[in-house]
Amino acid sequence: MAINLQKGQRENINAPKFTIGLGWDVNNTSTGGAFDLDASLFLLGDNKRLVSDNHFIFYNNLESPDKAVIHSGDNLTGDGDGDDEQIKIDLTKIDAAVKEISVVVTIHDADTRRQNFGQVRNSFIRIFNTDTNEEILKYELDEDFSIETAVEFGRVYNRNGEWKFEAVGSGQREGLEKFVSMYQ
Ligand SMILES: [Ca+2]
Ligand SMILES: [Ca+2]
Repeated sequence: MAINLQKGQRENINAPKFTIGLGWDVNNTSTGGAFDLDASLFLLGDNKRLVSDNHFIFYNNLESPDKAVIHSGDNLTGDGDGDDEQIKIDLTKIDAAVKEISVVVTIHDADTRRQNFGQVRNSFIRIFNTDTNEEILKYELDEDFSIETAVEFGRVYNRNGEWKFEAVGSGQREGLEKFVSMYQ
């Protein structure tokens, strides 16, 4: 049985190979045009900065240098139930310098398209065991983000050798560039 987390809650992951699944639906009637959400991961060291520029995983850089983190690629519509984008993580391969992984979802071209998370529904982040497909935890973002264009869904972090997940659910009126400069 998967554990359903509330905002701020933390839980052990207890699987060396796991997959992060992210899902969302877009209210197309209110937006008209194309609406593209993107999941990005920031692999951070003890200093809360990117271990290197190549440790920023997104649609144009789908794999970490150690191949421990692999992004499934860019989903352009969010159509359908289930995961819209997935990231596979293999802790047995991960660079020891990586202590935290921040999972951020942003709206592509939000400013030009005048879009925000108020037009997004059914957002969730879940973690399942890659080998067995067993769902370990899930966090449904039930908050109403009305003006935000970026949301940190969660973070995976190492404490004393143990990997945990925190349900963050923190929205910001920023684009992806702001996160990159913050973590560089
Ligand atoms: Ca996308
Ligand atoms: Ca969807």
